[in-house]
Amino acid sequence: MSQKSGIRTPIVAVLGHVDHGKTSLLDRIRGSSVVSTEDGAITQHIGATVVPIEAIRKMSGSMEKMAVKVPGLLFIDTPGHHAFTSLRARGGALADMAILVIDINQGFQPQTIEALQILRTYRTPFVVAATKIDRIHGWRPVQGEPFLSSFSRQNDRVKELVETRLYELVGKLSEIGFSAERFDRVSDFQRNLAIVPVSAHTGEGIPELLMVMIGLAQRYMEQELGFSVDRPGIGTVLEVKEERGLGITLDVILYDGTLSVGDEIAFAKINGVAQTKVRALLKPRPMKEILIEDRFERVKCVTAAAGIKVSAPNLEGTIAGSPIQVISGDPESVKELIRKEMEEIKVKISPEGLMIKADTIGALEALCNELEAKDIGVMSAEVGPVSRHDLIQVETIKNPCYRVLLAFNTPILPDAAEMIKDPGFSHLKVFDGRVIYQLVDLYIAWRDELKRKAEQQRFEQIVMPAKIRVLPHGIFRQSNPAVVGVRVLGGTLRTDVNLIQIDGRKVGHLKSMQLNQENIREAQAGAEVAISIEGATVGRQLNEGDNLYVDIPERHIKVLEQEMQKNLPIITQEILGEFTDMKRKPDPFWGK
Ligand SMILES: Nc1nc2c(ncn2[C@@H]2O[C@H](COP(=O)(O)OP(=O)(O)OP(=O)(O)O)[C@@H](O)[C@H]2O)c(=O)[nH]1
Ligand SMILES: [Mg+2]
Repeated sequence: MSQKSGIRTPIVAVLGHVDHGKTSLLDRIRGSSVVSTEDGAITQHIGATVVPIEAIRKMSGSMEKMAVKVPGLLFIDTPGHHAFTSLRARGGALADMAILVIDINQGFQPQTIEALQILRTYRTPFVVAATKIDRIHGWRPVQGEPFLSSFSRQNDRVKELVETRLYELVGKLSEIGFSAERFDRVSDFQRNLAIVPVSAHTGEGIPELLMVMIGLAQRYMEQELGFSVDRPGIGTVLEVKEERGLGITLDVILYDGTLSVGDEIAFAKINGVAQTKVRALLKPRPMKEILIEDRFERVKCVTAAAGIKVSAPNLEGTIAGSPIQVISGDPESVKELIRKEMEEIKVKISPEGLMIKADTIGALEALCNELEAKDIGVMSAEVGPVSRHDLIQVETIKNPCYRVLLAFNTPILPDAAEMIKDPGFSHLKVFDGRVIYQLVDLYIAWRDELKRKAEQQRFEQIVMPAKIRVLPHGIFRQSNPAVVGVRVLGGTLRTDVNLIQIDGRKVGHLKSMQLNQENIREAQAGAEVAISIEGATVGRQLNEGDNLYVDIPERHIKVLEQEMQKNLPIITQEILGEFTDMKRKPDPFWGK
């Protein structure tokens, strides 16, 4: 950290499904044990830890001779239930690299997939840590060993089990477009994703994991990781937290330049870009965790990359995921930059779409991307909880498919929750969830069902083709109305339709229909029913033995021919054909 410029500490995000062992893995790496101090072993906050290169060298054994330019690794732990979408920086990912933790015994889980999607979007290089290998049945642990040497000592059955599990992971990864291999079989790290089997409990595989990480950092990042201490600090707000004695503080990852006490900083709040003066900088000591509050070390300044807690007045309402930047020179130009950055997300806003709310800008962005990929419009995107005001806005959306609010990882305020329960607002839909793609899938399933129902309703109103024959000896009444017995030759006969002859002459209006003295509204092919026809007189408009057709309005023909035809029974299609042939004799474009 003493150098003026050069390669800065790479930022490594540790991602993965809930309980797959992210915190344990980090603990193992840093040699402390935060897991045991956490409530229910669930990480409550995003923490950051710098592991100096000397420590990594020691742990990775064989690497001791390797020339390593990076000063160390800065790890960001993200709780599995938390979207790591606040891990964004100007123009892309905040993390330079990532470790995707997958419990080898459980395999892929929802957040595993979400993490992969985000890593792909940001093109972040990463390594898969297949954790908890010590839980594989029959595994005999050798504390702290490299995976390969420990693996070679396992019996054949265990080896096979490990290989099978790894093979399954490789398969899953390939399904979503990643070509992966066990790390020692990877020949081209640029093309193939390395999987390192590890155990946080026994330390097996950790040396190799660190080696692969350092390798990645060295190989691909030398240019990107260049930095200068003279530049004003730039970072990302990971979390906005209230701390006893300090009030609202910001957990910041500084990824470029220097940040000092007394600096004026600019950052985004819900109601616009704000400015304040840094009162204190609280730094986690190397090998310590940012979330252990009473171990904060007050420092005068920090240099990228670093996880730092910023204490300053006027921080309430800061948006997690917001850029944070030291103002040097004209404050307006810095603020304008942040304003632009915040507006960038809104660029994708379409004139027609649904509303989304999320806890961080990164999450909004990720959700927007996912929706965009599925051709779903977004009309409004905001960070913050769901309020009554939001719902009132959603209500005004005309298209029922878009009269929807998607709430990602953000609370629904009580008055909004009440409004959702109110049956008066049932035509408005709110979905909330913690996994982006699941939230989107939930919406799509609902929307498709809505469309299907709407379509069904529309089809039900369409006058269906039908052909009937007036039965011999089937005249019950001559006129006012005429009542005759008919057989449905094909199609679907419904009441309230007009009947015509095959030459186009009008017969009358089919008012009602009876089967065994009971009124019915619909009869299918083969049925024999009595119908009453208004405006018809037997002997004039119709006779015994006549074939009659249901007269289909011209605009219904379009729907029938273009949307419904292929789903109609063959005989109904034929009747439709006979009917349109008759109509199109005088006018070839009828119903087209
Ligand atoms: N046997 C074994 N258990 C492990 C290993 N790693 C983690 N565990 C256990 O798995 C559980 C979850 O581990 P954590 O490290 O808290 O998992 P996490 O991914 O940080 O979980 P969240 O932060 O809640 O998402 C704990 O009970 C750990 O002791 C491992 O390598 N071997
Ligand atoms: Mg954790």
